[in-house]
Amino acid sequence: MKNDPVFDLIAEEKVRQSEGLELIPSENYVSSAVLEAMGSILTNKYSEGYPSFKGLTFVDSKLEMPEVEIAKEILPNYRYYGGQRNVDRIERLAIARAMELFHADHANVQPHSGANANEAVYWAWCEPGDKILAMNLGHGGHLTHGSPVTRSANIYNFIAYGTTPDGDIDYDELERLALEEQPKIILVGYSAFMKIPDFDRVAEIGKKIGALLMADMAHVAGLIAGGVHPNPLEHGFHVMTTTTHKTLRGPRGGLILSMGNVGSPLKKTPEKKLENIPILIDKAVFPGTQGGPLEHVIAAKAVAFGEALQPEFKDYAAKIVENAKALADRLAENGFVLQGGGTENHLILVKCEEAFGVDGKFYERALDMVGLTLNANALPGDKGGAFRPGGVRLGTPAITTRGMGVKEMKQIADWMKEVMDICVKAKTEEGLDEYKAGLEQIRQEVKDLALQFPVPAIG
Ligand code: DSN
Repeated sequence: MKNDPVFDLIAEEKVRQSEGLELIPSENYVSSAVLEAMGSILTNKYSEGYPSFKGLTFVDSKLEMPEVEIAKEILPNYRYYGGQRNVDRIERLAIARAMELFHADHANVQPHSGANANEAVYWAWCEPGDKILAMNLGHGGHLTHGSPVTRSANIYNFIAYGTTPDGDIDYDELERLALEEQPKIILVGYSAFMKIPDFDRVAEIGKKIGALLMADMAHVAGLIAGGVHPNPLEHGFHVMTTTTHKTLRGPRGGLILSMGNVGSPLKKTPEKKLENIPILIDKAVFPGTQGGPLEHVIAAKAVAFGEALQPEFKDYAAKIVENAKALADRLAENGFVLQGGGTENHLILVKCEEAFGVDGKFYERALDMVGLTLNANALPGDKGGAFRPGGVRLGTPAITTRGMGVKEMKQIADWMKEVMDICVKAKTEEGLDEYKAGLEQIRQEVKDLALQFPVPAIG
């Protein structure tokens, strides 16, 4: 059905992605290899259950079974369908590479998304009504960390800690709440947070109460893989969840890494002890919260993990952070006020209402008109709610993938100031009509720069 309009719309989206600059900190561009695996005939296959975990352990920091063996050897599995010999080996490669990247005892590569990954961990460890201590959404937490509109929040009892006025985790509040409330899980990991968490400090607090220490590293997983951000699993954490499509630059999907014993999924569910967490998680993903895995996506995850294991990925991760700092510095020079005063990772939160009296949604829409894509974002204590928040959130993973550097970051910050000046004069979104020519001029400049840095897999 080549005349299906869906393909015309995909073609239009390719143009949008090529001609604009993607500043949403949770987006990225995949390689042709990742795209090819994701678009493969593996989508035809059912494979509920798991491949064998035999040989997927580390001995003296080396995988017990080399990749060539994993790709070759067909082992008994724990699947509910026949015809598994290829998907088994692909899924085993994905698991082995994820374990190697994050120095984990086990990896479950089946979660369809980060939300599913988080929900599976809660289901693995908690009983309905149990307490989970996580960051307040309004302070940079995530919807799946206890927002009342989610299913998890209706099953478990979430308690929220927040940030300090300088944008760091309020560790004193976290400790006080942990000791008072005795949560089953302490959760670290955020969607709008620019500092590096002190994992050791949180691990100390968790040990005092025997809580499961869980890190949702969706935003910074690529920085961890690239060695420019600490790995919570090396600082006493038991579980790390992540998406695979942000800084990690893989297909859209989820992943759970854990520390502890790995066992046969055919045996009955073991006791809820910390050392059994990998087995409890496997059971909680399937059959606990998901059905058939998406083997085409798992293949694409395997390819992306393989790319992240290459030495070039370390340079990429370092460049993301260097670019974010350069962008933040120039924005500050241009009069923008930044939450936390800047950034230590890939992400910047701009308080546009505070400095310019322009709300985040208005500014987001004006930037969209010139081909700069980011998202409006609430700030701690924001009165504007989700639809008229006082800030915008942006980051550098995608533009760094295109090969941009410090020079381009300065240019982007300067365009952002020009658009802000127009917003200030226009006062309202309708008022932007009067400044169409100025916006069109910036859009053309953005496009000219963007086309000098082709998008992988689009060109
Ligand atoms: N909503 C994603 C983000 O942009 O941070 C996380 O789910």
